[in-house]
Amino acid sequence: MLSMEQTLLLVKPDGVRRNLVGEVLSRIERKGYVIANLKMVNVSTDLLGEHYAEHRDKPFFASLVRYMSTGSVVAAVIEGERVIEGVRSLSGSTEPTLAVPGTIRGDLGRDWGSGQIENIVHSSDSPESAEREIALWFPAD
Ligand code: IDP
Ligand code: MG
Repeated sequence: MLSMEQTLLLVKPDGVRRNLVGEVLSRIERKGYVIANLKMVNVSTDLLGEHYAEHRDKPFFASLVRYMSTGSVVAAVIEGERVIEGVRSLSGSTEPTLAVPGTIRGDLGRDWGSGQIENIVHSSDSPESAEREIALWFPAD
């Protein structure tokens, strides 16, 4: 049985600033996934706090929210069979210095020495996260 999924993809402020929106979306499309919804937003710290609720008690939380507030974010709903795993795989691991070449973070990201991990994209990590995050970023849909 087909189990079509949706996931939330964000191009973070560093990705937008570096003009990588097209590059990121192009990789998603070339993989065969469908962009089901798309917008550019200036995000409130309230929304970011909700989005990153699982990290609220981490030492990097304040810095993470600050980084995510440095500019516009592009939010997209991506659709396809096993797309949650697929977009995580395309994104690569969290630290861009170590992310495998061929992935978005591995090809396009690096460490900038700020202490904050800037890694171009976010993608949902489970069906539960995807449902929660899509409702948060696209509430009317
Ligand atoms: P993920 O984005 O690969 O799912 P998470 O562990 O969920 O990684 O962390 C969310 C985001 O928080 C990361 O993408 C990164 O921007 C930032 N982050 C994660 N760990 C650290 C850290 O140790 N220091 C600074 N920022 C971090
Ligand atoms: Mg995560």
